[in-house]
Amino acid sequence: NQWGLPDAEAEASEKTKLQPPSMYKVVLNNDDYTPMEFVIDVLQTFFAMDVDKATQVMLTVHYEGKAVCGVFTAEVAETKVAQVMMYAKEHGHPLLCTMEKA
Ligand code: NFA
Repeated sequence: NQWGLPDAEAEASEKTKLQPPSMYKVVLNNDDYTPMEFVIDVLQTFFAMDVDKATQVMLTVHYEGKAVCGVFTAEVAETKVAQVMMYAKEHGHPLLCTMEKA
């Protein structure tokens, strides 16, 4: 083979090829109490959106029930969810942030 390896070893290398990481959607969920301005603040602070994009995504959550804020590797997605949930709790809002496999 092209590596000059015994066939058995080449076979093993096929099975151990690096796989791309699984990706996860981070989702904001609607509720009746969290102020719209706070959701816009969250989207700007944790998802690097400008105010126009943050407003669009907030309104999608408000009218459709949820929206994707971004797609990240597992560790980054978990961190975003934890940071948003802590920030909402600190400010006394019930905003729910979740993740799902992309
Ligand atoms: N539905 C909330 C309200 O009317 C606004 C909101 C938007 C909450 C997006 C959570 C997520 N104040």
